[in-house]
Amino acid sequence: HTYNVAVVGATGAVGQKMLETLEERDFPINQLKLLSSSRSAGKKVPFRGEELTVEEATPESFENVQIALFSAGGSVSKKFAPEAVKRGAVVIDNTSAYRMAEDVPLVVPEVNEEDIKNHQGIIANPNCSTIQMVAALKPIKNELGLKRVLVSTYQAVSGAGNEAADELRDQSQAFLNGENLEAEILPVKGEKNHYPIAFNALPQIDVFQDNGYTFEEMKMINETKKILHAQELPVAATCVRLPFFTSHAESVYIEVDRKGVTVEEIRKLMDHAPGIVLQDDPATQTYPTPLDAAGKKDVFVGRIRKDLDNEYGFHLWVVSDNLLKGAAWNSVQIAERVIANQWL
Ligand code: 11C
Repeated sequence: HTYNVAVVGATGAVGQKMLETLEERDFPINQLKLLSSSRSAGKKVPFRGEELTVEEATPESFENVQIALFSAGGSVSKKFAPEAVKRGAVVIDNTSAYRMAEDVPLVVPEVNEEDIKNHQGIIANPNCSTIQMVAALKPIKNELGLKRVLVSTYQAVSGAGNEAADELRDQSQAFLNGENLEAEILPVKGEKNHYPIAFNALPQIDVFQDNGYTFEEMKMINETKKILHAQELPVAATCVRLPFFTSHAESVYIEVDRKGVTVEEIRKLMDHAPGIVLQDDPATQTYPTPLDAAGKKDVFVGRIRKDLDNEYGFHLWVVSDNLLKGAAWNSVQIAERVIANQWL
């Protein structure tokens, strides 16, 4: 069986990876429609050896579409996802528009695939930095219990889109040429102040909320609780943008429930967990790095240590390609699970 698939936002950083992933997975496509806002309409994009033309999305674009992958910003999803659902499509939305809605499952297949079953047409893909963390936390929660989570992130510029990646490239060149750095995009496009990302670190990802946390930090907090079905779990996050292109890295501190847990036990859990690759051996300087994780679909975990002062505390270093497991691959994976389970 094959399906009519629409990709909304096909020319963006995530959309491009969605097309590559659909191609690589040999996704059962009958017809592929590339849709976008008017800005990108008319652009040509290669897919399976052909050139496809991006069309401006309208409600009617979704006639006869069975699976629609959205990654064109929250406002596009708000406008068109209901139109797609009305016409019988299952929407897998990679924006934050519907993630916290009660009737919308928020899914990382390795963690809560079963939640897909109850979808009402829209399935939300979590934020990239959330996905890789919960993938690592799930087996720990299952086997050892989780009492709290504290995370600090080291995030790639591609999370803020192609323009942010271009900005890092331009600023790096300017810096090495001894020229002034022009900042127009980061930390957040459209905000009043912009700061250089090249050779810098910016402790702001997305806009500030009234409580002093950024929206990215609140996404990590709220989405983690929803995906793990753990509303009572204390979670805190500090999200930082760093000057590299791909993959987010995270220093995650956890407290487990069970007494007497060893590092070896957590290593074993990571080693056997689906979608996780253990890279942890101080003796051989083995640990994941963003550059090495880029282009790969797994979540990599290393630097597992027992806290020196808290018998329940452990530290982990979690790295994954933010555009793949963090976005495009997780979305396509959801679509694959929808098909395999006949949850259309
Ligand atoms: C970043 N995590 O790195 C963001 C990008 O809610 O899907 C993903 C935004 C989202 O800037």
